[in-house]
Amino acid sequence: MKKYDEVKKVIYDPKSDDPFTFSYYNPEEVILGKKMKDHLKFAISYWHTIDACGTDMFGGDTMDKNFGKDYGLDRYKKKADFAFELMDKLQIEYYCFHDVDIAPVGKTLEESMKYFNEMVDYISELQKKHNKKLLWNTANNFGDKIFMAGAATSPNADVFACAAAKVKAGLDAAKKLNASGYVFWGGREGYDTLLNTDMGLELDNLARFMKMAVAYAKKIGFKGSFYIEPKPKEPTKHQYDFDVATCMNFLRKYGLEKDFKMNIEANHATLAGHTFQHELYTARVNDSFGSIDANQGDLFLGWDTDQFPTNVYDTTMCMYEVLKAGGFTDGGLNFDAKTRRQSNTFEDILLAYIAGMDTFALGLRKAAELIESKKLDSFIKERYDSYTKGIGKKIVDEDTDFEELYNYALKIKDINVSSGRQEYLEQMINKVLFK
Ligand code: XUL
Ligand code: CO
Repeated sequence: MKKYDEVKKVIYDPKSDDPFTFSYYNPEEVILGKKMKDHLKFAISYWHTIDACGTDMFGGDTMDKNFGKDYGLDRYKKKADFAFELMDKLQIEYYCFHDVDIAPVGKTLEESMKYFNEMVDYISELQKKHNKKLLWNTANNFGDKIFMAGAATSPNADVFACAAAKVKAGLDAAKKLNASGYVFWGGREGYDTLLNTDMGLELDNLARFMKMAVAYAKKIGFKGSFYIEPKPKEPTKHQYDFDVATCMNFLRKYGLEKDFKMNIEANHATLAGHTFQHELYTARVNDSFGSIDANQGDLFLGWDTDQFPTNVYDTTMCMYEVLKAGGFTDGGLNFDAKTRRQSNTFEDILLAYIAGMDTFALGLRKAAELIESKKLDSFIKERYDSYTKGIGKKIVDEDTDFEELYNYALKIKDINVSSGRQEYLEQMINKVLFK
């Protein structure tokens, strides 16, 4: 097998046996009127790819990502150089980061800000040189011990202020780097026990925090989308952004539903007891589909394992939803995924991205087939046909009431609810996937 440095650029070559080629991802190929690269808008996650070294609850690093530099800005500059070269190799146009991913943490918040701003300038140059774009950035407002009880939902107002300072700096960076989005993932915005929690105040404060972020973005002219990334649990027992439906309820309560869309992560959906498709579909019908954190979990482990997606069934149904939602605008597919602890070489990073990108490319191809065949659409259309005429049409048009329905119902002679044909539909999908 080739060494990392020997792989200059991963290209589409479906007949090749070389594992460092794409078998399904052909960036310039047009599918349903759009290039594959514009349908998929792949991004690398800085935290997993450039920083994480394999540490878990039971053991330390299995990889070295210090690039020969012991500490400080030099190390982070080397990391950034590596990030942009990796994107070139993989033909990935976008990247995502938390503030602490790109710069060292200082002894004080002021010092951290200084490092952060210096690295934003450095990355801004790399972005131009390599012709890359920032899909979104965010703040890590959960790692430091001051955030142990949350950030915007901390019982301590000084912590709220520090979190706000970090998001302000993040929005300034987003503006400077021309990011197409800014993400709020809950971090520790939730609770471990209700015995010590004022839930009402915490939720009100979270909304206050978000309103201030929206106002500041407007003030500085940041035009990107704001996203909430739902997750039900981990690190806290209950995260306030449990799932798409819970987030929509929160946004509507505080009048923020026009300002935020959803960044939906596959592994977070399954932790909430939903399929990935369920979360995407819920966002679509609530006009809040925005972006995706692509990964997959392991249902037997039951925590946020952030594995690279290799399940074609899931990526097909995901891309089906993305196409149905009209495709990405500001959003894209960020691989919030890390190589397994034992996959600890730089070759593994390339192979993992190739697997993830190809799995989504194949999913896109299969989803396009499903849409073009219209088989699901026409089945569903027929299933709900009773709402296109007679009393059904009156219900949809909101042109009836309980009294009319009462009189109508008493006169019905025969009711024949048609078969849901689940097995037929599952077989139909199998035929699209495996024929
Ligand atoms: C945590 C998670 C985060 C967000 C960004 O589960 O998914 O990495 O994507 O903070
Ligand atoms: Co995520």
